[in-house]
Amino acid sequence: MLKLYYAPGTIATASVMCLRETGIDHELVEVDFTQSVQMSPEYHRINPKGRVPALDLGGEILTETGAILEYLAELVPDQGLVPGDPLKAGRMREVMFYLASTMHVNHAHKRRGHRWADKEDSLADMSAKVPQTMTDSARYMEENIIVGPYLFGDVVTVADFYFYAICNWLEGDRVDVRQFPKIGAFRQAMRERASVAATHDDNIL
Ligand SMILES: N[C@@H](CCC(=O)N[C@@H](CS)C(=O)NCC(=O)O)C(=O)O
Repeated sequence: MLKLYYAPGTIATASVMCLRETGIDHELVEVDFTQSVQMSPEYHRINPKGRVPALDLGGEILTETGAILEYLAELVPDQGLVPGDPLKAGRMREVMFYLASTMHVNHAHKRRGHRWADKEDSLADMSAKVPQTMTDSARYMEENIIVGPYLFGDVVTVADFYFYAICNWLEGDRVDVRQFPKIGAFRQAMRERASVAATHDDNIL
């Protein structure tokens, strides 16, 4: 059975929602960040990067949200969670790479600044910049990407779960979400999906 290592509120929630969307039998294993379990030697044997998500395929471990989401989509090809058209699939991956390399990294500057700097002033400066960089990223998504109700129109793709997980951080990152009506409608549409609603109900999101 697939086993997903996750922590609530993190980017691993994208994989939780997507797993539920697929209907594939799986087990969720919480990695307790309050006890820094992600930094333990035991967890490093699962994911040497010390991060979540990590998906145990029954021996093989897969990491990185984009890779996990695409793997899950491949297991249920009839659900069309990755578009069949090569350009549409490319557009979806374009967004996923943006989320991984830019928007998630913007967010990480709030509490994980020690990855990049040591001085208290530098950490405070990085953290203070987060509302602006996250607002810039949200505006990019609002003005250039979201078709509505989902990212690419009426059909949900794995990128929707990725973006939804990141949207869950916006208020905490002090983004004024009222200026982004398309993001608001997107979040509402996603919340109505059983996979997303159940993840909220379980306090994983
Ligand atoms: N590129 C990775 C990033 C994973 C990542 O940074 N996860 C964070 C949670 S959002 C984490 O595990 N942080 C633990 C730590 O920094 O100690 C992915 O998208 O899967």
